Amino acid sequence: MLYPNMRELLSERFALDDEFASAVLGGLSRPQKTLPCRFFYDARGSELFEAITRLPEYYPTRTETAILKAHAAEMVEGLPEGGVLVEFGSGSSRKTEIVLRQLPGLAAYVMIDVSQAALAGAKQRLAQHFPTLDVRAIVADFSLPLSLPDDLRGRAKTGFFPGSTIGNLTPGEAVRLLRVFRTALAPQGRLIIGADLKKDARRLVLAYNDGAGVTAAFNLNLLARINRELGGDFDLGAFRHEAIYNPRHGRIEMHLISQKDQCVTIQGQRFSFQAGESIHTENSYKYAIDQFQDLARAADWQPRRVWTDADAMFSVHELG
Ligand code: AVJ
Repeated sequence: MLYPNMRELLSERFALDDEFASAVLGGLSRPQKTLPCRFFYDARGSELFEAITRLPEYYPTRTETAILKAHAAEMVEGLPEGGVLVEFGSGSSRKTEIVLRQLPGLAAYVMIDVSQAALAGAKQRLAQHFPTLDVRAIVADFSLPLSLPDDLRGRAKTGFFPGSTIGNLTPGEAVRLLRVFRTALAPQGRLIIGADLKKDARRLVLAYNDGAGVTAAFNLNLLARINRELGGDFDLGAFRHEAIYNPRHGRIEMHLISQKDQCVTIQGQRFSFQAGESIHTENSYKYAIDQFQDLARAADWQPRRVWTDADAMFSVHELG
């Protein structure tokens, strides 16, 4: 007999596999082939992303961390005693610790992530660093409407969404997500959200095309994952990583470029690639401060304060 939580784990796994398979087969069937960037983050991909955050060219993580360290006390001003901090896609919760240090009176920290393993790891570390903090872990896709634990219902809520993850969405999708957050944090919720700023295109492209080739490995790992989990036969040596800045859309695009005419088979389905043809694997939108504030207004948020670094590389917004 299966333990109830084991059955849950298994069905979660199959559901995810299924979703992965249909997204891959669907994405590769379109005229402009695409693969959704949320599938980058298997165990290997998460490891590679951690390595990206430490690259000299990849400024967002260290810049946002510095902004949080410099201004965390101001950022949490106005969050009443007994409030709740809710993080969407919490991952390792490492940046959250900077904010938590300023919140001794917090009633609970609610972390939401699709990865049970990431939540368990974060929970363990937080128990050591904040022994009296009430930490609630919710395994969920934060982009779907969710309800917070019943016993926290009457409490003031502050959302936390760092990392410029919002940049992976198109502006239309971003507005929809901000509305989901608005509802989850209502009434009178606030949101602290990180957004990468528009800047010199060369600087941007370098951040996604590092000299050590870590971002290339991160991008190509998607094909390795398809081979591993869906029985695909991608030849990883026959695709190359590309990162370009698309000024019309104000976004970095990552692609995998086929180096020759070739066919790939995945779960019995054949996909042909011409030499030079791309698979579009990620968008990372960059927002000027006023652009991001317009986006927030479109989702019924009021922009409040905003913090940046001295070189205007990254922004952290308070919405209320
Ligand atoms: C995690 C979405 C913020 O877009 O900068 C890093 C992901 N992709 N290098 C970003 C990423 C390639 C990252 N985000």
